[in-house]
Amino acid sequence: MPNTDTAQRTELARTGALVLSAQGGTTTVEATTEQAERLREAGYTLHKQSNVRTELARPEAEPAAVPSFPPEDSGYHTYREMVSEVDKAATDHTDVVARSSAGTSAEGRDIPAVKISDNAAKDETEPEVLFTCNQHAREHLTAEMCLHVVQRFTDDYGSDPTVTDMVDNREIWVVPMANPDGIVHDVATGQYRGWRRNRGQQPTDLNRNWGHQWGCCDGSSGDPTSPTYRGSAPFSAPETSAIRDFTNSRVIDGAQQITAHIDFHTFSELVLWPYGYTTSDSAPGMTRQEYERFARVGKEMAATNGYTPQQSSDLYVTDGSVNDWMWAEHDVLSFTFEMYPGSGGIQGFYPPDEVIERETARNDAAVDILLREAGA
Ligand code: 0X9
Ligand code: CA
Ligand code: CA
Ligand code: CA
Ligand code: ZN
Repeated sequence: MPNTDTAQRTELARTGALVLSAQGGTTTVEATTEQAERLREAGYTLHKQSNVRTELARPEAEPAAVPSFPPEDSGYHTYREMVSEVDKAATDHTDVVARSSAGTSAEGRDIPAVKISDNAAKDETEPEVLFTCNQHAREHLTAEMCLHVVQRFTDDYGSDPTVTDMVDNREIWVVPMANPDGIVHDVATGQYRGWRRNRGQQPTDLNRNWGHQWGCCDGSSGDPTSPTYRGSAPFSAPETSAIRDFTNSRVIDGAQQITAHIDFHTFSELVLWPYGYTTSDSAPGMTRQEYERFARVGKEMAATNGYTPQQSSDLYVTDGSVNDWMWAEHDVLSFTFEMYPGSGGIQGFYPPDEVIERETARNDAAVDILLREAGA
């Protein structure tokens, strides 16, 4: 459909449809036949671009015995490969890596967490920074982003001065796959499913399930079949409650140790800051001055990777997102990055593995800015 403004995209989202991209005079939405009908009734001009299943079909695909990416995308890590990678980082770098867990998914999978710092096994009084990835199952490039952070701050420790400084003076937490079950499900048949939510009894959009202003503002769906279903209650999903509990556990002597956070998503090449539930800049818990800081740091990071910086509700209103909770509950300077590509339809979630190195390294300077700002 033709280009849209914030209010229109929020209206689109209210039907339970999902805005995939809004760029270059075109807005791409993911909608069921019913949602598409409602959008037409509301006066939108829709051009059917593709059917998700046909678009992602690989007739030659053979169901794999173990969930894995198609052979041509084998550069992406499966859940098991991510676990091995994290374990290997811990055994190869015992001095600066401590391997732990953020909790357990609906289907009982571990949600690994990695801490990188000098004297990693000890809790020191250094600013703590959190990177989370892959809340949305099909956004596989984001797990690669988190693994790239792990690799960079371990392999380059002692040789790269910025990396060494950050590892010595920060405590860096990385959760590469916040939604293990959804990720396994998306690649389980040898053919991508375009799956977004978690799994279990009531598949839920994890990034609508966080507890600040949950379900307040038509920025999520109450329909259990919608890709943006918010769940039956705040933190009803084990994955969001696990990362909430992990974050709460970083409150020591009444002070939250984590001061900055990026939650990586794909796609659209954006740097987004809270609040998502309102289009107002300042709101309860967000002063004008605090908003200005988000905007300043967001713009500074975006200048390094070429992404577009904006308040997240400029894209469309979302309630129950991780950034709103992190800021409102813990004063964490919390951003969403929407990675490569800049625009597209459902295929935008599945860039070839050849882009992994370029598109993860693209965020190195932005990550360094966030780490710096964590100490400000
Ligand atoms: O809708 C989302 O959850 C994110 N976009 S995605 O295409 N990856 O699903 C955007 C979330 C941004 N909103 C806030 N940070 N509040
Ligand atoms: Ca390839
Ligand atoms: Ca340390
Ligand atoms: Ca600490
Ligand atoms: Zn996402």
